[in-house]
Amino acid sequence: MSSLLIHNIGMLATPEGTEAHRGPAQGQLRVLENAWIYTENGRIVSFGSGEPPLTAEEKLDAGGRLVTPGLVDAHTHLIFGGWRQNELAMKIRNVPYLDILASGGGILSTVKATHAATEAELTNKAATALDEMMRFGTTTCEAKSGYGLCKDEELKQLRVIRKLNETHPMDVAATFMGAHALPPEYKENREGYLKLLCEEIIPAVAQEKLARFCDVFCETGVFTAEESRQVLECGKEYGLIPKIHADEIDPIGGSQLAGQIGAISAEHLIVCPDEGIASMARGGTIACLLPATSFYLNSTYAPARKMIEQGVPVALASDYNPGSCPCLNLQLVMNIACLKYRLTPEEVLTGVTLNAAAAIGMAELVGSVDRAKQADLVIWDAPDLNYLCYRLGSNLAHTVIKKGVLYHG
Ligand code: IZC
Ligand code: ZN
Repeated sequence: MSSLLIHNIGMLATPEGTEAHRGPAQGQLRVLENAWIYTENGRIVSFGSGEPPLTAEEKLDAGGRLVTPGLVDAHTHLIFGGWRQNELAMKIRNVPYLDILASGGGILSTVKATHAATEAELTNKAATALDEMMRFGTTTCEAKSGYGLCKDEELKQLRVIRKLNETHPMDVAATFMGAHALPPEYKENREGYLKLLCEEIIPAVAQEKLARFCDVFCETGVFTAEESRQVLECGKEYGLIPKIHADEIDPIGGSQLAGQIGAISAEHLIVCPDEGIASMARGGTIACLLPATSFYLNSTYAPARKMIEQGVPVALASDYNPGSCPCLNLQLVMNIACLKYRLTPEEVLTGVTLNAAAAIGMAELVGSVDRAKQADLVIWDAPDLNYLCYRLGSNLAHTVIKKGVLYHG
C-alpha cells in the first residue's frame, strides 16, 4: 500500500459528486480552508480542514496554496501529423476557416500529414503534448481520431490512443471521428463515404473496442444534420455514445440533433440558437464549450450564460488541434471563459473538472475531490480560485498529482 497526505492546503476548491452540475449548482463548490487530503493506492480516502487526524508514508506540504481536482480536457484532436502554421497568414488576411478546408487545406492537409506518419511517430508526438498538458494541470483528457478518413488510418489513430493509455500517466478517453471531413476521393459520392463509415469503419472500431464515443463535424460544407444523425445512430447501434461538433460556424441543426439523439455532449455551440439550447436541456446533453477556439478564429463566443440559465451543464475544453486551436493550456481556457462568457471562477472550475469528466463518461472516477475517486490533484501557485482565473499567461501549476503520484514531466 502507498499512502500520501497533502497538508497545509490554503484553500481546497472542488465541485462534489459524480454527475454534471447544471443551473445554479454549476457555481456551487465545496471550499475548505486550512485543509488536507489523504490518499491510498491512488484513490482519495479522506479529506477535511484543520489538523490532519492521521499521517502517511509520504507527506506533501502544500505551503498554503490552492488545491483543486486535476483538470479534465474533454475535447482534443490530439493525434495528428504536421502543423498548419501556413494558415496564420491566411487568417490574418481574413480567409475563412471553411474556405481553407474547401480548397483542400485545413483538416485535409492534416489528413495527409497524419497518413505520412507512422504509429510510433504519432504516439511520440502525442505523448509530448500530453506531457505539456500535465505540466499545465490537466490529468485526464479526451482524444479524437478524424485525420484518417479511411479504415486503416482511422484505426491507426485510435491505436495510438490505446497505446498512450498503456504508456502515459494521462487517462485518455477515445472518440471515433471518421466523420470529420469528406475525403476528396468521395467528393462526388457522399453516400459512398457514409456507407463506408457505417458498414465498415464503425463496425471495425467497435470490434476492436477502440473508442467509447462517436463524433461528427456537423457544419456547412462538411456533414449535414441528416448525415450526422445517420452516422451517430449507426454508432449507437454499435455501442458508441454520440457527441457532435455543432453550431461552430453556422447553425445548421446540430444542437437540436444533439438533444434529440441523446448526445452526451455537443461541442463548440458558438452560434447555438435558442431551440438548440432547449433541445439540449430536454435531452440532458452537456454543452462542451471551447472558448480558446473562438479567440483563435476571431469569432463570437458561445452563449454560455444562457445555457446555464436554461439548465444545460457547461463543460470547458481546449479543442487542441493544429488548425482552429493549437492550444492545450486549460488555464488560458479558464481565463477566457471568465472574461468572454462571463462565467464565475466557481462555474469555470466545475466546467474544467466535474462537468468535463461527465462529458467523457468519467465522472465516477475523476473531476472532483470525493471519497474513492482517483487522487488526481493540482497544487497551484495561487492563494485562491479567483487568483487562478485572474492571472493571464503564466503556468500556475505548482505540483501535479496523478493517481496519488507526483508527476515530474
Ligand atoms: O483540424 O481544423 N473544427 N475540426 C472541427 C477542427 C476544428 C480541427 C481542425
Ligand atoms: Zn473539435
